[in-house]
Amino acid sequence: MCGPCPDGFSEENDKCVDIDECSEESSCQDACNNVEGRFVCSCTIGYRVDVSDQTACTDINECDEGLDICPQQCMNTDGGYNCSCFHGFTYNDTIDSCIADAVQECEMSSCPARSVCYSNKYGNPDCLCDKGFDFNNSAQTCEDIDECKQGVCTQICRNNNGGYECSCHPGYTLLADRTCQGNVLER
Ligand SMILES: [Ca+2]
Ligand SMILES: [Ca+2]
Repeated sequence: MCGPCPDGFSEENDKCVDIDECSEESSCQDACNNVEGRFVCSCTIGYRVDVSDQTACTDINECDEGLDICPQQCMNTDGGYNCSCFHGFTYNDTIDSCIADAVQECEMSSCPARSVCYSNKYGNPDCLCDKGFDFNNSAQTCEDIDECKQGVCTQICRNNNGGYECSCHPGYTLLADRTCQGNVLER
């Protein structure tokens, strides 16, 4: 004779059978996924399961977490985000780029490599470094930002020129929001 079934299982014909918590009204705000012995909630794109209660879906702030692909400015929205450009640029949504408005003075000014000339809000020609690069005042050049120093990845981070790459330790899978999720053991 065995003791009582562990949590998440019920006894049927002297066997412990997984309870499908998702077959009834689940506590998940969005999708419920039944797994052996328990259930996990998941959310539609743009939301993630709340870390505190594991059931509610909260909006991902793509702008704050750097998950957006905006060339310049990002504005968080519920379930997504919007891109916009600085003054002096116009957004081109077919190539997801901010194109500098034509300014005649820019042709005469010289901007460093990996930057673009544009007309700033005072109407003067100015240089703006490409995304992933920051202006170094003393060297007057655009230099790569080491995003890894800003803790953008949860596990492994590799900086590269103009960007960076996140990866996970063995046994983990990299999710779209750059977090690492422990692999579910197959039974
Ligand atoms: Ca959002
Ligand atoms: Ca970089």
